[in-house]
Amino acid sequence: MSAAGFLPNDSSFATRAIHDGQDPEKWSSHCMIPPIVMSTTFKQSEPCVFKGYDYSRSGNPTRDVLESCLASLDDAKYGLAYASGLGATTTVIHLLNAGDHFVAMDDLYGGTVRYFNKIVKRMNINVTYVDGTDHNEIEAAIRDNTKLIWIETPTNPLLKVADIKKICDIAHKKNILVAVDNTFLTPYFQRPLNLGADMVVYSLTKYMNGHSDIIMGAVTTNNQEVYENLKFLQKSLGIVPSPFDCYLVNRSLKTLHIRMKEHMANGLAVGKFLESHPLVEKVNHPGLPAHPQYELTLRQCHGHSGMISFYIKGGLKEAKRFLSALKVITLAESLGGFESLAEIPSLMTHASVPPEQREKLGLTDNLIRLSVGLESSEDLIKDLDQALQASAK
Ligand code: P1T
Repeated sequence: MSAAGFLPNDSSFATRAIHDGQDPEKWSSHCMIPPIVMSTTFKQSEPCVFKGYDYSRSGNPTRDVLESCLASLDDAKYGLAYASGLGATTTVIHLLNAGDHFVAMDDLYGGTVRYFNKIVKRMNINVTYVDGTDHNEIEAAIRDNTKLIWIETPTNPLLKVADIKKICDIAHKKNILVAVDNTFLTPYFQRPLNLGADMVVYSLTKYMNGHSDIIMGAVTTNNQEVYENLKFLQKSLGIVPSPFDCYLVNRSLKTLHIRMKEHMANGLAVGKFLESHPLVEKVNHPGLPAHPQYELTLRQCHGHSGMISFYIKGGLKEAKRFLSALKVITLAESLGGFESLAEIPSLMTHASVPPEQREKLGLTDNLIRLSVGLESSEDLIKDLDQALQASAK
C-alpha cells in the first residue's frame, strides 16, 4: 500500500506479521496459536542441561514468538521485549558507561527526558540536546566520549522529523551508535535499520499493541554485539514482560497493517479539517504539505500514523475548555490505541520537560496533542468542531 506521495510499502509486511515466529511445528501439538507458557522455571536433566529455557526472566517460549515477529517486521536479525517502552530505553542507555556522553533530540517523550535528566545524569553519563533537524548542531554536539545518538522521529509532541540516514552517516564516521524511537510510526510506516540505525526502540504500549491494555517495550537490531549486550541486560536488569502480555501483543501485530492504514486515513482527514479551521493557529502533521519536513517524510516513510498536534487560538483557558467539551474523543495520556485521545502536553505528558526547554521548543499551553483513533472520521471531525466552538465561548 502506498498513500499518495509516500514510498511504496513492502507487500509482504502483512504476511510476516501473521506468520513469522508463529511456526506451529515448534510446538508438540502443532497448535496454530502460540501457547501462553506461564512457567517461571524449566526442568533440567542434569545441572545446566535443558531444552532451550531454564528460567523465564532469561527466556520464555511465548516471549520468543513475539520477539521473532518483532525482528521480522523491522527487517532485523534480533528482537527483544521489555516490560515497558521506558524499560527498553533504560536498557539501551545501560550500554553506556559512567563518563560517556550521548546526544539526544530536544523534543522527546516527557518520560524519556525525565529519565535522561533525573536518573542518567546521576550515573555520570551526560546528554546534550540538539534540534534533530539541524545537522550542524548535531555534529557540533559530538565529543570524544560520545557513544550514542538518540533520535525520536517524528517527535512527541511536536512531530518534528529527523533525517535518519543523514544522522547515521554523521554518527558512524565516529563509531557512534544510533538508536531510533519508532513508537509514533511502527515498522509499517518506517524501518530505521534499513536507513542505517543500529537499534530501533518501541513503546509497544502504543500502536504495536494498539488496544490500550498493555504496557510493554522492545528493541530490534542487526548488530550481534549490541544484541548480546541487550539480551544480557534484559536478564540482568530484569525489565521483562509477562508471557500473557507477550501473547496479546503478538496477537495485536496480526492486524497492525490494517489498523495503521486506517489511523493514517483518519489522521489526514482530521489534520486537513484542523488546518482549515479558523480557531486553529497551526497544525503539526508530517503528512501534510505545510509541514517543514514534508519532503523528507515522503522519502523516509511509507505513511504517517494518527498522531497530530495543533495550536488552538488563545491560551490555557481555551485549551482547557476545548478538552472538557470533547465528547467522542477522550481527554487522557497515551496514544496509538483504537480510541481517539486528546491531551495538553505542557501539563500532562511533558510536564517534566524543563520550562525553559518547553518555551524554546514552542511546547506552549495552547498546544494540544491528538491520537486519532479508528472511529468514523466524520464523528471525530464533528466532535472537534463543536469543542473548538466551545473553546471560544
Ligand atoms: O509508556 P511506555 O511504554 O514506558 O513508553 C514510553 C514512551 C517511549 N517513547 C515514546 C515516543 C512514547 O510516547 C512513550 C510513552 N508516551 C506516553 C505515555 C505519551 O502519552 O506520550
